[in-house]
Order: sequence, then structure tokens, then C-alpha cells
Amino acid sequence: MLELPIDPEIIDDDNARHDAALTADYAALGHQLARRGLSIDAVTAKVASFHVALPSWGVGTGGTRFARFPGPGEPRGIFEKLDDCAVIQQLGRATPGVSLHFPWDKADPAELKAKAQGLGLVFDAVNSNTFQDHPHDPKQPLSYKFGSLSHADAAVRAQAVDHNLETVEIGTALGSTALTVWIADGSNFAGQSDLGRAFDRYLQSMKAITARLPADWRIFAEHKMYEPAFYSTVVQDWGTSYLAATELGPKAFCLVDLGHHAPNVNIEQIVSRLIKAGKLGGFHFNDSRYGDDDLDAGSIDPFRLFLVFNELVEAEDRVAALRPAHMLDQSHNVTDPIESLIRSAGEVRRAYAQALLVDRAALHGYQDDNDALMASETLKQAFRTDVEPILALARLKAGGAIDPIGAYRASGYRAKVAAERPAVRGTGGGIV
Ligand SMILES: [Mn+2]
Repeated sequence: MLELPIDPEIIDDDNARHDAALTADYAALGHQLARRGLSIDAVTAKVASFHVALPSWGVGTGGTRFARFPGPGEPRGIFEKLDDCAVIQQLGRATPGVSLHFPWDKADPAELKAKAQGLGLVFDAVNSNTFQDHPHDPKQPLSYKFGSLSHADAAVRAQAVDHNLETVEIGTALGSTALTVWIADGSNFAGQSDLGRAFDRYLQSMKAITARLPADWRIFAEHKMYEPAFYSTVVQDWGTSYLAATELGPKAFCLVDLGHHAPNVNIEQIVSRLIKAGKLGGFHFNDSRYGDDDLDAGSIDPFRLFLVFNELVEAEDRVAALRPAHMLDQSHNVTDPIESLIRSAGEVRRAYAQALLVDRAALHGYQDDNDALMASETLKQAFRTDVEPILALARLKAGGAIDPIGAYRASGYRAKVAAERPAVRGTGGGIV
């Protein structure tokens, strides 16, 4: 039986206040889309079936290199993190999956599974962690200070490989079918590391992991341009990620974290290339202004998010094998993480809904006629459409809230958990 964290009456009461306005707005948008030859109900059905996984580490307050300012009622362990994830899912209905991170989220898999089931949650891709030391993990006594899967010392590499295999083993017990690997390996000084040999060692380690993956599993290589290494990073861009995924074979794919590129890089073109190569594994959605800022999805540049989804929708019906994993990867410093994650999941769905509105036949015609202005205008027409009634109705029909952040605030959940969860030092969290 489901035991959801928010009293359904609170959601019903809040929905009742917005219901008439939503009905009117949905009808008006329906008329507008019908004039453009689109069925609003068909778009709503597609949006309702679109899910994006929550990062377990996202429900705690993150931090910067300088400080972390904890918020009230932070989850003290994975079971409380799952409670918070269930709030996000109950209100927004876009996030039934949770992506766990090990060893941060280590617990008895049977208990984790039972807890998730009781909250109506499932487990998405699992993440390994060899980017920090784990002094309390007897299986990881060696330091990752100078790398993990590409470390010069074979013993450290073996430890990192074993940690990834253990993560897969736990994930298998939880029902996950994908492993995301991000390594912090790299160098801070020219000459510190042999660029070629470091990559060869990474490939060798990833081959050892991939060879032991269960039949139905995929492995995602996540690239990131810099940080914590500032001179060179072993898996620094999509080209290196693609090289690795190609060499590792059919189970290996590239994961695109929107924040892991140089400013102004054309990420939607990278997405297009990876689709073409059959190597797009999934996404970590977030937003950034300068680097790996891990801001809420769509909060700085919603147009870029839309353009990424434009590529996905363009390929949706054309590429049968395309099934990217959608995950959020954010760090929250000045907002309630539950509110930020509700909003981000909504923004990702918004970008998808807008991309579904693009008149593709018209767009292709303008492209073929070299009509740059009208091609651009075709995209802009879809992006300018306020699809909020579609998002709200998809939430409502699935049992969620028309105004999820308003309902969350009305529920008093944060104050309740602040009383139940006294602050502790050093809760697991991070930026990945
Ligand atoms: Mn990431």
C-alpha cells in the first residue's frame, strides 16, 4: 500500500482553487493549437508519459568550494532522501525514478526497494563514486587523490573497478539497468600526467566493468570539461566520451550533462551527433551560466533546453533505438531543494511539450528553401507557446497538483521535517 508523504486533501483543496482557471486556459490553448493542426490532448498524453529521474543527492543542500549552508530539515540518509523524492513525485508526477549514488546511499537493497515501493518510486541509473576518498568503506582503503579508473597505480584502478561492479550488483538488486560513470581523473599541471596513457588506462578499467555488466544493462560515460582537474581531464568532452563508448561496444553510451561544456558550446548539435552515432545514452539536466553551475533546469537558458528537446523530438519517430535516460543533476544552495526539483522537472517537461509543437513539415520546407528567417520563426513559434495548461493538466490527471509549489508550501512539509530531523554534520551530497 502506498504511504504518500503529503495529505491528499491538501492537494485536492489547492487544486480546487485553480481548477476553473485551468479548465479555461486549457480550452483556450486547445483552440489555439487546433488552428495550428495540433491536438492538445495528444500533446498532453505524451507529456504525461515523459519522466525524468531525481538525483538522490539533489534533495540535500549542496555547496560550493567555499561553503555549504545547510537548510532546515535536510534528509539525514537515503531513507529520508526517498521521502523527499516522494514529495516531488506526489505533487509533480513527472519523477517516479530516483538515481542513487554509492557509497553515499548504501543500505540494505531489500529495505531500499521496500521503502521505494511504499512511496510509489522506482530506481533509475545508479552512480558510482570514485571522485572522493571513502575512509569508512573497508573496500576502498586507497586514495583517489590522483585518480581512479585511470590512476597510474594498478591497485587503485582495481579498487575503482571493484567499486563500480559493487554498484552494479546493488543496482541489480534494486531493479536498475544502467550505471553512470563520472570520474574526476585528470591533472593540474602540464606534464603531470601522460595524456595518452591515462586515457588508455581509463579504457582498460571501463572494459573490465563493461565485461561484467548484466545482459540488460547499459553503461553511461559522463564527460566533463574541467574541475576538479584544471589542466586536463581524462574524459573531457563528447569526442572522448564517444571514442570510449565506441571502443567499449554496444552496452556503452555517452551521457550529456548540460553543465559539462565550455560556455557557448552548441550542446544540441552534440546531441544530434550522438543520436546519429547511436551513442546517446542519456542526460543530466541542469542549467549553467559559466561552468558546472548545477542550477535549476531551464532557469538561465530555457531556449537551449528547448533546442535540445527539439533534436530529441526530431529523432523520436525516426530513430527506433533511441531511448535516452532522463535525469536531473542539480545542486541547490539558496532554494528549498524540493521546490527546485519540482520546478526543474516541470521545466524539462515544458521543453519537451514545446518541442512537440514544432511544425516539422514547415520547418523542413523552410530549411530546404534556405529560408533562414522562417525556419527560425517556426522554432520560435513553438518556444513562445505557453504550455503551462498542458503541464498542469498532466499533473492533475495523474493525481498531482495544478500548482505543485503552492501545494507544497500549503502542506507545511518542510517545517514538519525540520522538527523531525535535527541537523547533522556531513550529510552526503555533492556536484557530479
Ligand atoms: Mn552529472
